[in-house]
Amino acid sequence: MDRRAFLKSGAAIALGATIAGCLGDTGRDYDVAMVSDAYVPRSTATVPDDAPSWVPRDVPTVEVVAGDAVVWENTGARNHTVTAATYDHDQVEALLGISGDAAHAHDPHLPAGADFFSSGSFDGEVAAARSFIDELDGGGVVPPGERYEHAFDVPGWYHYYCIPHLPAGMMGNVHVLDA
Ligand SMILES: [Cu+2]
Repeated sequence: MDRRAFLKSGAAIALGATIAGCLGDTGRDYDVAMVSDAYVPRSTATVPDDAPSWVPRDVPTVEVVAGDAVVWENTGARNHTVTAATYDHDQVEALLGISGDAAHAHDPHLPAGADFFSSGSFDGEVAAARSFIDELDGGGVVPPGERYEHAFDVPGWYHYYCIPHLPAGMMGNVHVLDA
């Protein structure tokens, strides 16, 4: 074996490990994996009875404290998005040709004062969906091996989904507690 080539590859592996360990501004690991057609949180919280009626009870729920970031990592082989559900959600379902989506019978929306969030940083849910459908501006896609991160400053309930896999039920909640 060429000793110099061996040393080079060894150095590259060590450097790669160092960079991977520093990803994300908090330096921690991801909170939610995106794989196949599901969000898979590292730890799942239950939705209490007193949560708003529009919060789906049967989807993976992550609990954080206001100011915390949630990190999604695409650990699978397909493209995914992280897209907040808002009052515009029925328009998106129409764009995607979905009807009778029972999970969203109650108009999901953001807490008052909270900003819309989505991978690809769109202005709103409809813009995100149009971008994905029209394949413009990357569509907000988080490719395999990449991450999306969002800091939640306003306490309350958030519901989100993956645009291409919404028909398959790829959805999640984030519950942000008071700091
Ligand atoms: Cu997906």
